[in-house]
Amino acid sequence: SAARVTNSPQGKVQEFETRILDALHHRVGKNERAAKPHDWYNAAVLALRDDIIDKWFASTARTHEAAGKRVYYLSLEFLIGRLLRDALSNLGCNRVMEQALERHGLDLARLEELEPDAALGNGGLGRLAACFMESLASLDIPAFGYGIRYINGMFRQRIDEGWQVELPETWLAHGNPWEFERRESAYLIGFGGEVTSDQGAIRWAPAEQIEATAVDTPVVGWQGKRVNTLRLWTANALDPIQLAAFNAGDHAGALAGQVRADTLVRVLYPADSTAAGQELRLRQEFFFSSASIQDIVRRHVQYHGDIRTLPDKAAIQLNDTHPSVAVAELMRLLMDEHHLTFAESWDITRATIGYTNHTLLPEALESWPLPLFERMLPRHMQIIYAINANVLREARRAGLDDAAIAAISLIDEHGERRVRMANLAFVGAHSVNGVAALHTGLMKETVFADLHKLYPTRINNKTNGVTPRRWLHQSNPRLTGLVREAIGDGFIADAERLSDLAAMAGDAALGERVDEVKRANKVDLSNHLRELTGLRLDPDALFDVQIKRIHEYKRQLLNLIETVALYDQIRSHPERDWVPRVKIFGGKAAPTYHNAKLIIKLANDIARRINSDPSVGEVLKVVFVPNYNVSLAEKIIPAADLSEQISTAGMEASGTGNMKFAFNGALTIGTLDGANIEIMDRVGRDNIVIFGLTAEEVAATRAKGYNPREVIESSHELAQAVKCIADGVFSPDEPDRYRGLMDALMQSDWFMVAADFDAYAAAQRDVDARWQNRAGWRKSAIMNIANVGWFSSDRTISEYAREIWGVK
Ligand code: DL6
Repeated sequence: SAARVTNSPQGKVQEFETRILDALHHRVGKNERAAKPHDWYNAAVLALRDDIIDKWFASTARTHEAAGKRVYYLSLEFLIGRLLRDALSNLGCNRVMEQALERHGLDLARLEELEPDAALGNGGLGRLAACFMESLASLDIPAFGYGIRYINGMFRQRIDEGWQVELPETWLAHGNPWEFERRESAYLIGFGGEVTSDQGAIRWAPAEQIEATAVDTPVVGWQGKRVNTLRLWTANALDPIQLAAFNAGDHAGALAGQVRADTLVRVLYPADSTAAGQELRLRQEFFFSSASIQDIVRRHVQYHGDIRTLPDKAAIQLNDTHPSVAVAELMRLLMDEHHLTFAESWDITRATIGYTNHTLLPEALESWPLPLFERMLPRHMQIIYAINANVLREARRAGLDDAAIAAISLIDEHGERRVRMANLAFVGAHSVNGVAALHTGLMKETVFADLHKLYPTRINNKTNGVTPRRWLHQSNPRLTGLVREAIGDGFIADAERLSDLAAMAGDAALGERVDEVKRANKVDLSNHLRELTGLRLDPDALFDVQIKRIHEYKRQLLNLIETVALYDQIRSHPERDWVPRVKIFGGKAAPTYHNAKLIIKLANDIARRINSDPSVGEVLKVVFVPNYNVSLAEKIIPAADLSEQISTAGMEASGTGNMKFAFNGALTIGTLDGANIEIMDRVGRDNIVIFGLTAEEVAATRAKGYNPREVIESSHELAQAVKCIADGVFSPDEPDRYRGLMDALMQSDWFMVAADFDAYAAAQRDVDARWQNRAGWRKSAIMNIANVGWFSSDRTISEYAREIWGVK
């Protein structure tokens, strides 16, 4: 049993040492001789978890006492990464755990590396949800995150001969000591069947039912102030085995129900910027939305009695359109089970729900074929028709014309009829927010222009943020230590205090120390990358990093073509004083996204050629880091000098990587897109390298007929680089490999790579010049750190709390 709690540091170490051993023996079931590293990892987590559970109970008790409002964040993705370091550091137990493990002859850092990444998300949207969960707990706001407990999260990326190969990620292979299955919190989720009406009472009799069971993970806030719950749903068949069939010898058929249930929670759809068209995806969306809404309604009735007070006690936020069907599900429960009228239910639904949009890409806007929707969710389809009739009546009354009414309708009537999930979320919410100022403005002008006319106060902006605990304090302890020495440690809880550094930005001694920290981080990263790729990197070179999903709009291709042009220049002018650079790329491509996978291959082909060319030596190296994930980001970002944020203006809703790099003292080279603009406003034009067309210019260039071939032919450097790639200089084994990619650039170039190339290349030479002025670079790095505190997700969450949710 656990030793007596003492408050002295040594007492705490002793207590942990005993608890770890106790957990190893009695909960893992191993002794020291038999224990493998994973067993020790599990024992360490279990030892720490006891403290977390106590705080979890206390947090829930406080919430009940206060009887206040709770936030429910519905998200199909939570990209949480590892939890041990996060929990240790937020509880201030790092040192204690380290020493306790040392007494068992173990190294905490190595155990931390054994934890698999919980990669239940694709990229920005899922990672934002994880940062939000941490900030909610740190700000002491009672909240639940609701999502799916995918058995296989984001795929593992292997690079074979330069090509991406997708492998299943088995993050649960060694069990998961962070989670608690709550068998008692289970709900029936129906699909298909029929709707009947008996004297006005509507009854939906689904053809199929699956049980959703809650699996809870505690989310620890800064200093353990609050522990909230991430509730992920898993699926079970009502009849896991049909014994008669089994006994008759049909073993597979007897288990078919459970297989069908498992399929629902088996995989995360690995596409972030295209709408998944599969029926399974809609089943997943309804499964988790329905379970979450049933749970919220059940809790409300249990603690507050009257369902009509739901908006006073619950704020439901829809993370993108994936949980949009929650609007119809809440309406169904209010009308069919709580017997409220349509009007009452509609008022309650809208007062409770908020919706966040994360993309303007038309291909990512979800819509479902109407026959599929109607077959799978017949009652919800009726409700959506009723909502639509209501909204379109309002639109007519407001004097909107036919074109506007067609655009507002929840049903897309062009071609195959489809249910528009973004319109459903928009009309069913009292607040619709974008994630950066530019993005919110564009929402009003483009995708939601007509809905905005009808509901002119609904759209609002909440610029994204990232948690400074994970992205500075935990991932960059050296910089944290230095900042703490300079301004104290208030910045960890209140990142805007980083601004105290601004007055010291010109201090040469501080600049040198920031440089030393960066160099040490670069040495660490170089060692890690050497293990991963075999490549030796020079930590004195400029580390230039583009890590994010591979997508044409994010323009890894622009960076690669510029790399080729630079390579050419270095070979043509070896006498020049070139700034040594390491170009680091990392990211996954959606498995069906052909061009994105080809871009990964190109990055690897370019890397192989350049890295083996003695004529560029140490001046230029290119690395593609395989299997980019949250844990790798935590190693790469603190070691970056330059942050590549070079999307076509108007296409990146916000970006959050841009914020993480700036917190860690990297300078941004970027377009006026997403939150880059707000970063520029805060760090100052002198401390960021901005280039390229603005969103307006992109739209105007497209409108007036853009001819990329002309642009390419008029730029010598660009023409050369494109020709080299097209002619197979980097793919001698298959000379035409990139011909199609380069032809498309010549012919259409939707993402304006050619249009921005010269400006980008010039900006890169500006980066070189800045780098050579060491004092100037260091000052800019400090000005970045000092001025990005506003991009803490604490600030973002405070704005949601105040302006959308109405919680304190
Ligand atoms: O808001 C989080 C994140 C933004 O920072 C990125 O700019 C944006 O691309 C991303 N959106 C998605 C789109 N998913 N869908 N649908 O991941 O959201």
